[in-house]
Amino acid sequence: MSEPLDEAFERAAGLLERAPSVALACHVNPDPDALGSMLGLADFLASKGKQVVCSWGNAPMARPRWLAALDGSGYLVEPNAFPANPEVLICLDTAAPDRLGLLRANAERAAEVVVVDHHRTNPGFGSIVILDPAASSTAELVFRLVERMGGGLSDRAAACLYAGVVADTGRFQYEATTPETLRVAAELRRHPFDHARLAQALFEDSSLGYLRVLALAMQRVAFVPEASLVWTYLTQSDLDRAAVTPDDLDDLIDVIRIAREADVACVVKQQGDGRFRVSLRSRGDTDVGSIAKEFGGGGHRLASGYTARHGPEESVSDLVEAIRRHRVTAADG
Ligand SMILES: [Mn+2]
Repeated sequence: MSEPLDEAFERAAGLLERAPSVALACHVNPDPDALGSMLGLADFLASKGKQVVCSWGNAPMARPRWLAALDGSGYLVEPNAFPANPEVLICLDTAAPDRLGLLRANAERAAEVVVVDHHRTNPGFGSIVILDPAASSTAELVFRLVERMGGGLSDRAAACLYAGVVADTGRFQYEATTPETLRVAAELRRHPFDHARLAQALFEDSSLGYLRVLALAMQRVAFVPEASLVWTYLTQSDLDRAAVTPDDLDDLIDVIRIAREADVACVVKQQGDGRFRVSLRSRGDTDVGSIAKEFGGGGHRLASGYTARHGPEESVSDLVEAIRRHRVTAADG
C-alpha cells in the first residue's frame, strides 16, 4: 500500500472515531457498490454510537428493487432531509462532485469530506481521499477502513459490503478481482447472511417487460467493424411500453458485450429526463475509461459511461471517432 493511501486510511479512521455524527452520500442512480458500501459503513458507524444519515442526490430518490435485499434502508433520508452543512460527509463510490447530484451543495458546505472510491478518473476531491483504482470496489475499501477501525461488522453490514464486491467484480470475473478482493469477500462471507438469495435479488430479478425490451435491443444490435464496436439503444417510449425503468437495464450491456467480433460494447439508453446515457465496456483492448472522460463521463479502463449530447445515431458516430483516435494514439505510444 502506498504511503499516501495508508495515511488517508489512518486520517479517515481517526476522524470517524472522533465524529459524533456522520453523513454519508453516494453517486446518483446508485448501483450495489454505491449503496452497499454506504449502508454497510453507516451500519458500522451506528454500531459505534455515531448518529448516521445516508442519501443520494436524485429527487425523488427512486429506490432500486434490490435495495430490499440490503438491510439498511432505515438509514436513508430524502436529499432534502440531508444535513445542509454536515460536520463530516463521506462520499462513497463517487467519481466526481457532480455525481453527487442534488447533494453536491451539501458537500461544498461540509467541514470535512472523506472520499472513498476506486474510480481512476476521480480527481481526488475531498479533505481526506481514500482512492485506490486497483481496488475491485468501494465496498472493498470500506472493509479495509473498518478493519483499520478495529473491525466488528454486523451481519447486515457484511451483506451490504458483499453486495458491493460481488456486483462490481461481475461476480468475481473482472480483472480487478485480486487475492485481496477474495480475502475481503471470504471475510464477509463468514457472516451468516443468505448470499444466494442476495445474488438472486441483484442479478436474477427482472420482469417479463425486461425480456421484451431485451428482444427489442437485440433486434437493433449494430456492428461498426472499423471501431470494433457493437451497440444498441433503447428510448424512453420503448421502456414505457414495457413498464421498465432505465435502472432495470443495467445488465443489458453484459449481454451486448459477449459478441467476440467487437472489442467495445455500447448501450445507449434514454433517461427519465430525456437525455441519453452511454454505457461502454471493453473486452480488454480499449481504454473506455479515457474515452468516457473525453465526453465528460468517467469510470474504469474496461467499464465506463457518460451522458450523451445527442441522440443514439449521432452519439455513436462521435464515439466511433473517439475510439479510432484512441486506437491510433495507443498504437503510437
Ligand atoms: Mn464501484
